[in-house]
Amino acid sequence: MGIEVWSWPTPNGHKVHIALEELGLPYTIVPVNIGAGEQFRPEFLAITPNHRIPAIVDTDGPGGETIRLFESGAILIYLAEKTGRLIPADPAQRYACLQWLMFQMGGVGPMFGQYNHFHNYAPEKLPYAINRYAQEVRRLYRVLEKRLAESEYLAGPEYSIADIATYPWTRFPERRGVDPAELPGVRRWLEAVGTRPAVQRGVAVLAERQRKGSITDAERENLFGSRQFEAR
Ligand SMILES: N[C@@H](CCC(=O)N[C@@H](CS)C(=O)NCC(=O)O)C(=O)O
Repeated sequence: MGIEVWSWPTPNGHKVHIALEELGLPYTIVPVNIGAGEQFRPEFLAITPNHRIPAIVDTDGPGGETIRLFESGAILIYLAEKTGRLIPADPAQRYACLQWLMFQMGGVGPMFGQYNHFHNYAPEKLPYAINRYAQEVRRLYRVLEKRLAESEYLAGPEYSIADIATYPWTRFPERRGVDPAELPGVRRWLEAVGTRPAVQRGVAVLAERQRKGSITDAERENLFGSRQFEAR
């Protein structure tokens, strides 16, 4: 059966699909349609109290026991340590890898996500919020540019889970109001990562389920409305 991946075709889901494709580990996808409110189903809450994708169940976890994990960064570290791949063995590069993974998890993901929310979904156009997150997005791209102007990959010379975590969030700068011409190092890296066959397979997982067109009232309620904030 392999690893069960409870997921949906969003940047945080893509990370896990890409890592599994890179590692060639068998996995099955359990789609969690977050627009339809499937993240609140009891079976999913039993794996993650945070009701966010992705989450995994591996019946061959540490000591041969079943492990359940949520938070994409933790899942990437788990998969890398399980296989001894996609995380550098050299200690300094390993910490660099974890550093850039944390930068993605604590910076890029949340800030880019808030930009999306206020720019694309908030019912009111709030200039302060839109400008704040637009500026954060541009600042974070510049930090990545500085690194990628001097380093082949985020952790150093080796492709790693830090790249896998960051790629799905950063692959379309223009969609977040950032001119790719300002980012030659990021563009070089996006091309190198984006042409990897495993990355292309990873971002294609569940692609047919991706939402097309504008958000419906039901999706808005599930993602941003009172259902999100019920005590569970
Ligand atoms: N820090 C979490 C964030 C996960 C997350 O925000 N997932 C989104 C999709 S990208 C989600 O499940 N949203 C559903 C919801 O907000 O109810 C991670 O990296 O795993």
